Amino acid sequence: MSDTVTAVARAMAELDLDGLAPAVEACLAAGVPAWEIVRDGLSAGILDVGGRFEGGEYYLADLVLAGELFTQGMERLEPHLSDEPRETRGTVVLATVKGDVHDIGKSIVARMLTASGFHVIDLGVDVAGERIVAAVREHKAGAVGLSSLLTTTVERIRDVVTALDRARFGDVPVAIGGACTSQQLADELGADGYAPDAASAITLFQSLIGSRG
Ligand code: B1M
Repeated sequence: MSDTVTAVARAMAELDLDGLAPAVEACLAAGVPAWEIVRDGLSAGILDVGGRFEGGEYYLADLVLAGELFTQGMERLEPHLSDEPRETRGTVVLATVKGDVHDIGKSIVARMLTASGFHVIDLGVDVAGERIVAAVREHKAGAVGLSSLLTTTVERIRDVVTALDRARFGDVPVAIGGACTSQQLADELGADGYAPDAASAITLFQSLIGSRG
């Protein structure tokens, strides 16, 4: 990883309000691809913030600030992320589960899926199963993606799977991702797949939607 990207990760991790924007600019000036800055800079740094929160070094206000800094960084990088492709690979309804307001990872997944040719209906955060069912019906979605970062709300994934089944959308595959999820959890909760990051989410949705014909 280049020093310029490491500087972004460090500024993010240290919540350096004055240092983050110049570090991002330095990467762009050095020709570092925008997705590399997102993945190895902003995302790596915010994961460090989580570790510091867990270790008692940072408080909740610091997590809030981290979220704002991340968003600012993304806004600067947005124009440099790849253009929308013309063909569509199917529609994905994406949401963070009920009770969970973390939206950074989900928004990255949404952006990358869109850039890869999927039509994404992003329902936002704290979304109940009924809204997801309604969106699947309205947009004739080929798959559902759920983001979940809190162990306390992970059971809401099962609620969505059940709500889809009850509404006779049981054949619409559900994929999950987010810090507290895993393939094992996907199996336990009745989901059809797990993606550890945005890049693997693309491959997963390709295979889930592709296999439905
Ligand atoms: Co909170 N938070 N947070 N937080 N937060 C975590 C998740 C935590 C791990 C921190 C910690 O203790 N180390 C911890 C959860 C512990 C647990 O349950 N196991 C935690 C906690 C406890 C809380 C609160 C309860 C704190 C409190 O109030 N006492 C509270 C809960 C609020 C709620 O949701 N009801 C809370 C609040 C917040 C903020 C609002 C302040 C803020 C979020 C701001 C925002 O999203 N706009 C926040 C933040 C910033 C974090 C950390 C530091 C960073 C999360 C993040 O954005 N990561 C986080 C620490 C951590 O995750 N280790 C933490 C970067 C992002 C790029 O990664 O989201 O994992 P991620 O997404 C990745 C992949 O996971 C994957 O692709 C993404 C890109 O590669 N992916 C998917 C994600 N979703 C996917 C969906 C898919 C596929 C892939 O669909 C198929």
